[in-house]
Amino acid sequence: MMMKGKRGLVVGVANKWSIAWGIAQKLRAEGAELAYTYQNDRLAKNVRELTEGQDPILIPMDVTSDKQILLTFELLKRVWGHLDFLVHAVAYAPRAALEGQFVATTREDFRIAHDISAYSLAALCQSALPLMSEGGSVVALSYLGGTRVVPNYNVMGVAKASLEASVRYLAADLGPQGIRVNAISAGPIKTLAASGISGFGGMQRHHRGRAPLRRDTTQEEVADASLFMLSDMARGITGQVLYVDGGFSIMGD
Ligand code: 0WE
Repeated sequence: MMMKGKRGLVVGVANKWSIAWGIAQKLRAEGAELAYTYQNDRLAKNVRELTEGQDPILIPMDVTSDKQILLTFELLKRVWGHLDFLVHAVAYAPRAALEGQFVATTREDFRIAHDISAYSLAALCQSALPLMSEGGSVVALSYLGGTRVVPNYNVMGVAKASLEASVRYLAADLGPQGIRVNAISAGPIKTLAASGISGFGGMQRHHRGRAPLRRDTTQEEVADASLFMLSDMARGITGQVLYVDGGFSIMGD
């Protein structure tokens, strides 16, 4: 029971394929108490059904809204008074920006991708800070496209670079309060976000063929690494990006 007595907020559950959902299940199995946010009414039903019978805290929160972020942490303060961890598993870029060349990215698509996929981490940490009075741990999800050029990942790669840099600056800021901030860089997993991408199947095949472990990265592998990062087992680790990709990123061919 690695997470017994710990309370955390999970941001980014859309359906059962969500990486955030995989992480949430592991956290619960280790005794954590969870609150979940959902982006909008359309996804509320999914999150309600997934968490049925767990009496979790469910909060509507679109990360582009300062107001909704404020209300989320006000509610957590009222109900729990305290927070131990935060899972950030949210990313978005307008579809048109994820095909063709990065050089064609519009100002608005760049802004949206960075607002949702990178700034939201700083915004959530900012609001979580007063609740993490006894220290805490934050995990964000990243991808190799943040450090290497992956065809079509485009502005999402630039936003993931910003997310990973944000992890380092946040780790430096919050370390003195005992709050750790890390990222997990996952291999390609078929989530709702990924299902909208043409050629995703081919990317997974490429990954399987090249990764030292010769298989797809799974939701469960990412969840186990996230659990580690959120637990006291990782108490000496902050500001890092941990690759959970079957070793794909070490290859030079
Ligand atoms: O971070 C991601 C997915 C992020 C994502 C996906 C979509 C699809 C639908 C963000 N925004 C949108 N917007 C949409 O309209 N991944 C790591 C998965 C992913 O996405 C890719 C990939 C991989 C891998 C996009 C292009 C190329 C590779």
